[in-house]
Amino acid sequence: MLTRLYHLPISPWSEKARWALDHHRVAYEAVEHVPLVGDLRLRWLLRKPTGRVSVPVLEDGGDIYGDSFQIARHAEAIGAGRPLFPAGHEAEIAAWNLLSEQLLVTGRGVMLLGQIEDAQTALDALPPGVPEALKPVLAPLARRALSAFVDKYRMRDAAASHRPVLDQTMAAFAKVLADGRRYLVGGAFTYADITMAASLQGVSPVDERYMPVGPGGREAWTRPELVARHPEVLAWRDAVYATHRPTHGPTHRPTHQQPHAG
Ligand SMILES: N[C@@H](CCC(=O)N[C@@H](CS)C(=O)NCC(=O)O)C(=O)O
Repeated sequence: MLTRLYHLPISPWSEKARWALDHHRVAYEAVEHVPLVGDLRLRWLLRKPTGRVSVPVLEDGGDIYGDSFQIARHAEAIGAGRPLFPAGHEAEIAAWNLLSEQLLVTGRGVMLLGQIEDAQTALDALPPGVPEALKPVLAPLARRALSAFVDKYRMRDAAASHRPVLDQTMAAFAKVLADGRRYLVGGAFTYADITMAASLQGVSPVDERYMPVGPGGREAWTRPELVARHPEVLAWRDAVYATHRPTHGPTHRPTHQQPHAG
């Protein structure tokens, strides 16, 4: 039976889905999505001609799962290994997923709105395979593409609140971890740990053994003031990765790249 994950290697949302699938030892073919260019295929898969489409998307034997949380639930239903959603803790884990979404959305807003005018960031965001020599002439197009991505996720709508909400969310999370806990829910590793660990990618990228860093590299993806303020949060994240994210999982199989325009 065909199991295929459409994902963006650099995206923490995709990382949540990969991690849950790998944890449950679900074998899948990984197909790399290219932002904007790949939307048409996602529309087809999701049967969604209008509105926003995004990855990760899992196709499993004809069924489609269009959200990281749904994919994790499905991985649990079909896979092996210890549960990520232990009985009785589902609501608590869903709440952590919401908090993770808040961290990710505000982190992405701070990063991309801060860089939208930066020519190099736009060039870095061009699809893989664009010849170096062509990049300078494609700069205006690249800037427009970055701007279209910012519009797609309506990042400008909440421009003023990204920064304070990101800071408050990090501070609240640090408070929870202040008791020295290793796991967020029920004293064992769950999807709450996955979702929160992945959501720190836009504060300080995890070691590249686990996932690649996106356009602009570590500097663009790091919020130095938050790293300085909350080192214990990142130490918690690194420990969760070191213990529960083997680097030789199924995601390390070759990834299929989608052909892109040009
Ligand atoms: N609720 C979704 C959100 C996914 C999401 O926002 N994905 C974005 C993160 S930037 C993405 O990968 N976008 C790629 C694109 O829009 O082309 C989930 O958790 O699966």
